[in-house]
Amino acid sequence: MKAMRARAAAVLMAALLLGGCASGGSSGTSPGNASAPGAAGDTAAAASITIKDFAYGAPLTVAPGATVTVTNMDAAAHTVTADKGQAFDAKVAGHGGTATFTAPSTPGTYPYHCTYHPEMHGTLTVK
Ligand SMILES: [Cu+2]
Repeated sequence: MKAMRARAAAVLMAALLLGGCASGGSSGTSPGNASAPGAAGDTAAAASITIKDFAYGAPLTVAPGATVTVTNMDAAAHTVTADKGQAFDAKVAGHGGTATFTAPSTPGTYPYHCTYHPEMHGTLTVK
């Protein structure tokens, strides 16, 4: 009898715990939904260039006027400088330094280079 009572209590406890988990899960859904727009914003702000081993990585396409974040994983400082005109020119310190610049508002293809290391080239496409 005592054993059965204990088992019933255990089942009750389990049911309560499950109920608690379920309600906790559903209440956790609301903050999840609230953070969804933030995640979308992260995607929109994903215009970034990571410099590593004296290379800019894959060509980047951004929207006109987008903010581009540059991260420099090299020890040496680099720049992201438009080849023509003064479309953009960002200096980035080494060792994980970051900088941002505003992409041109005119659609087109903008080759760029590093003023410190002229052999470094990249391409930014605005459209
Ligand atoms: Cu450089």
